[in-house]
Amino acid sequence: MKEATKYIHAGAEPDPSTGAIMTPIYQTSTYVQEAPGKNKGYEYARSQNPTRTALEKAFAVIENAKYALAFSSGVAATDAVIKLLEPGDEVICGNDMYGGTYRLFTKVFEKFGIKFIYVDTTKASNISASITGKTKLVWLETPTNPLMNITDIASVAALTKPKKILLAVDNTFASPYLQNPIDLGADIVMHSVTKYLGGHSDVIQGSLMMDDLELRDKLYFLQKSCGAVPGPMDCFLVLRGIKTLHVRMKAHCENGAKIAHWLKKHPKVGKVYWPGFEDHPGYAIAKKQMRDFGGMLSFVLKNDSVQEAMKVLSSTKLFSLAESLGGVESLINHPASMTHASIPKEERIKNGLTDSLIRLSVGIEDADDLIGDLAKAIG
Ligand code: P1T
Repeated sequence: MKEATKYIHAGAEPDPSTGAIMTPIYQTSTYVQEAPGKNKGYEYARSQNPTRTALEKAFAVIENAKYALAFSSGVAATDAVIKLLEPGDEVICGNDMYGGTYRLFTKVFEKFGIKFIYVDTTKASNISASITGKTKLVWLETPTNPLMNITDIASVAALTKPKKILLAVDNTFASPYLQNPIDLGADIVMHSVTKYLGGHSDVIQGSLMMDDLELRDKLYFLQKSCGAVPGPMDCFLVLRGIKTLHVRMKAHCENGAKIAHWLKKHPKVGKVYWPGFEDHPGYAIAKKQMRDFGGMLSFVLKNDSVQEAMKVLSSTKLFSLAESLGGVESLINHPASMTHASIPKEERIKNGLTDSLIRLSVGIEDADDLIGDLAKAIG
C-alpha cells in the first residue's frame, strides 16, 4: 500500500453497530456484560476502548509494526518502557534528548536503581563501549531534540540484537512518514503523539509500536496496570490527524528546507542545525534512513548573544513562542529555559545545548510569510 492510502485507511473499519465511517468516540467507562466473564471483548475502559483499539491498529499500520499501544502522553509511553526493567539494569541513551525524558530517567527511575549511561549515540562505538552484562535497553532519539543529531538505527540494532538488548527509538521528530525504526531493526518505537501524529496542537498523547507479541503483552500489562491511557476523544482526534500526516509532512519538509537554507545564508545567523545540509555530520545516514529531513531545526545567532536570542524569541509574530512542535502552526522555542530546563546547565552546555540556541518547529503556513516573520525578528 502506498503512503497516502496507508495514512487514510490505517485502522479504519466502519463502526460495526452503525456503519459510521469514522470510529465513534466511545465515551464510556464500562461495558455491560451478559454474564460474569461473558462480554464483547470490552470490560472496563482503562483496559479497552473501541476508539482506542481503532487508533492502536492505525499506529501499528503507520509504523510497519504488528502491534501498538496508546498512552496518555509521550512521557507515559516512555515510562512504560522503563518499567519493563528491574533494579540494577542499565540503559544506554543519548546525551541530547528531550528534557522531559532526561527528567524521567534521572529524577524518577534512578532512585529505583536503574542506571542511565548518557553517550553520544551518533558513534555506535560509544554504545558498544558502554555495554555491560547489565545493559537491558538502548534508548535512541534520532533526530535529537533539539540539536538534530542523527544516529544510524540499523548499526545500533546490529549491536543490540545479538546481545538481546532491547532497542527503543523515540521517533517523534521524524514521524512515521519520514522514518520507520522497526524496519531498521528497532524493537520498540515511541512517539509523542502530541506532535506530528496529532498535528493540530490540541492533544497530549503517546504511543508504542512493536513486532514481538510477548513484548506487546508486557507493555499492555503495564498500560492497564499503571493506567496512563488516553481518553476516547483524544483517540478520535489523533485518528483524524493521522489521515493527513503525509500531506502535512510534505509541507513541513518543504518549508523546513526553505527556512534552513535561508537562515544559513543570513549574515546574522551562525550555526544552523538541520540534517538536510550536506555538511551536517549525519547527512549521509539521514539520507539513508529518512525519506526527507523534516520541519524541525535549531540555530544560534552569529554573535552568540543570549540577549539577542531573547529578542528574536520575543519578536516573531507567526512563530508563536511555545513549547511543543509538529503542529500545523509554526512555533519558536528557547530550549535552555523551556523544553530542556530540567537538564543541569553544565550537562547541557557540555553537549552543545547553549543558552543562545533557538529551536523552530516549522509549520505549514506559506514559507515566504514565515521567512518574512523571521527576517523582521532577526533584523
Ligand atoms: O509531551 P509528551 O507528549 O509527553 O512527549 C514527550 C516527548 C518525548 N519525546 C520527544 C522527542 C519530545 O519532543 C517530547 C515532548 N517535547 C516537547 C514538548 C518539546 O517541545 O520538545
